Amino acid sequence: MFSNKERFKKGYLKKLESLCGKGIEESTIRDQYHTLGNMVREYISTKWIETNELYRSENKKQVYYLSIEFLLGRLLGQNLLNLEIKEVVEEGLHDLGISLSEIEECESDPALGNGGLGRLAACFIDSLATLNLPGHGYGIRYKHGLFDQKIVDGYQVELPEQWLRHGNVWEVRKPEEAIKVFFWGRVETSYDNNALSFKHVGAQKVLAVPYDMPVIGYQVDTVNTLRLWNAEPSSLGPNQDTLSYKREIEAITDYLYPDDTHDEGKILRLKQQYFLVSSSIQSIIASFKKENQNLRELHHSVAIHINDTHPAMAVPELMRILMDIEGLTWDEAWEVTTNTLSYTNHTILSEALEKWPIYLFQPLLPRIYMIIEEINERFCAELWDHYPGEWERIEHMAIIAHGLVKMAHLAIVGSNSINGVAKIHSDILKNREMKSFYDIYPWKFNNKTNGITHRRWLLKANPELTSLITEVIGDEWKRQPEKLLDLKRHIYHPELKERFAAVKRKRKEILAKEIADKNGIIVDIDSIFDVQVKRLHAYKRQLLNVLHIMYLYNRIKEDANYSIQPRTFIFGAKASPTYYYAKKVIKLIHSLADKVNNDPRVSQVIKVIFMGNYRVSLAEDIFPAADVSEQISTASKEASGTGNMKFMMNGALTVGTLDGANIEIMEEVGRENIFTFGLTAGEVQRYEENGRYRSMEYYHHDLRIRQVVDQLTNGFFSEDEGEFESIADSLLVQNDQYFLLRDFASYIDVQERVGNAYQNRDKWLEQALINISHSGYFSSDRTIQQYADEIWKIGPVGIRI
Ligand code: NBY
Repeated sequence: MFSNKERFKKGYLKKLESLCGKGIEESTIRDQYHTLGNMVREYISTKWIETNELYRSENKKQVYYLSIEFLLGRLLGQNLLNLEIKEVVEEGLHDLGISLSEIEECESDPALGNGGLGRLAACFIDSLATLNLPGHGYGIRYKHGLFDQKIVDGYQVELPEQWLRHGNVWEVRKPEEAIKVFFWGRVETSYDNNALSFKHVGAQKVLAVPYDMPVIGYQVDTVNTLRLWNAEPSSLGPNQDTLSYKREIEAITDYLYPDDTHDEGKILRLKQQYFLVSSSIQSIIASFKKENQNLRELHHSVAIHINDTHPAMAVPELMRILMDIEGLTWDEAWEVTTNTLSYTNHTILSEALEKWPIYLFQPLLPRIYMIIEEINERFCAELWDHYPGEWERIEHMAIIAHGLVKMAHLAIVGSNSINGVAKIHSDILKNREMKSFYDIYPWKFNNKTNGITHRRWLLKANPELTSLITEVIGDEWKRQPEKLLDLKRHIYHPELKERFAAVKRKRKEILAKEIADKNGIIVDIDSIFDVQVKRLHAYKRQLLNVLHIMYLYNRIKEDANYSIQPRTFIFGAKASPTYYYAKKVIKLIHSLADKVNNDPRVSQVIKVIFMGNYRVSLAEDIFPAADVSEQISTASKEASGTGNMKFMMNGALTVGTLDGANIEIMEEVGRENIFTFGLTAGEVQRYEENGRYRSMEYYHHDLRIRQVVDQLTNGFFSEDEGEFESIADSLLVQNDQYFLLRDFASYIDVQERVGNAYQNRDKWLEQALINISHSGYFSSDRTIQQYADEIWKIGPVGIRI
């Protein structure tokens, strides 16, 4: 079907006719998309079945990656690329008068995630399949993914996202594999045959129906599975209010991250987490039992990974199944559970570490809560042996304390591996945040520096750069991204530099057109494209970027002779709907943009652009066009970052703090090829411990700071002087928790160096190329190989390249 253009065209027309009942002339773009998607899915179905059969017959160890988020992005283009049929399809469609890129545009982004954690999960399943590793993703099929962001008068407004409105060609519903998940009710304990037995009675039973999506490896025959669970009513009792019951059940998979400020929302999130965990583990066990009898050996065949704490109930759920259903003793079940599970931590921000009130947890999940209590008691007894009499330490480490269940502690105690996502982050976990656990379980702790799939973030997003690299060093780097290093021998060739410059320029033109279309603003292609795109959060310090731009504005206004390299500052960010500060920063960026872009003189040299509704598909247009990558989190707060890697891979230079993976990027490219500034993690930690930081002193002593902070509240931006008062307060009244004013001077300096460096065009191009050459280390193929070797202990199955 895809072996040559003519066969493809014939097949396509036939499929269009049978699926949509239309000829090409009457077909809509959606019909055309639908037809192609179906053809691709059918094309891979044999490989998908064969992969599953191979896994069964070889009976090798498999990994299941449990994650509350999978931020996939559009699939059509990536699938065509991984299957190496993009050219045939593109040319065939072209003959039929259809543009492939237009078809791709009509696919909605499956936005089943909100940021780094969910995107990492998506990169990981791509790498697993490409490395022929038997590994699958398990998640939730949210009806509405992350909200669509609209900007109204500079304010973020959230609209429900509707990715399933026109169906999803990639999924296969498997009702015959549906599973029941139990909520509420109570546990009856009885004593039969000399053993306690537990029965969960009066439960509300929810049906978890799997929807499987193929995960297609690049240039290989492996097609793994992403299994997303949908909540449906199981059976309706005679007296139930059918409609409200149905709604209550379906609400479990309606939205990603329901608002959890109130108890009702907290219960819903707990339901989602247990729904994911219970259905996944039941289905994993069922599939294990098809080929194996002895559940005491589960961990020889199965590894289950807990992505952050959201699926941490995997610990008690696996215990429950092994004991209550499979009849293992506590000790046997504990041995299997801890040897099966591993856990990744993605943050040290204490407010992001999940803790659930017992009064919500226990009634919703009575048997699970019982098991957690028992795990906690045994763990505390173990601690007592280690630290006799040290009540305080034990209370601090307990899984249940002060009326709360601490999910991170549960995950640590119940897993054989705990990893951070960049060297510095893993060190902070060991030496500070989780030190007490590291002291008793040092062997569990390790680092796995994040990575990104270069197949999406370079091959798919930047075909122009991909072709250029391939022309220079051949195409082995596509399967072995570390070979990008071969590029380094060529970076002084003037021709390569010029051709890279041309690629960058072309990508800037494409983005500029998008900005003109969406924002109605014309930007200067010769200006530096300086980009900060990521979730909006105080620690990520979009506000520091804003304060710098305000400073530049003031300089330009005050000094007629002030000359700088023109810059276009580009932002993209969604704020959590209930995060007041973050939403204010979005408004501030818009107010600043109005001020800057409408000033006749200032707008000659700088512009400020906020690109609305930042998401994977938009990111694919932004990274290739960037000159400068803003990675300016307060040192120690960004666990790793992955955007930083996507920028360097596309030849942008980083302006960054010594935080997260920025440090490893610096180690790779050399200090001279990255712009670092600001406090180190150690310095931040010392301030946090000694409490000696006074933001007010910086406000009083640095006129530049005083001017910009005053402008937040003196009517400079807004008639309403109170509009940005809360932001000014965060800096002064609340003593600037994230050290923006402390790092301000250093940031201004480094930005000036960036501006000057850009003027040495030749050197800049060399530096950009050095960044690309060293980006191979940050491929998620490297990361996944490390997880496979060191944590999951799995190897490839049936390599048939
Ligand atoms: O995970 C991010 C980290 O901030 C980033 O540094 C890292 O590179 C990335 C991948 O390891 N964390 C992240 O995205 N976390 C969340 O999105 C998140 C979502 C929900 C909750 C907590 C964190 N929650 O508590 O509901």
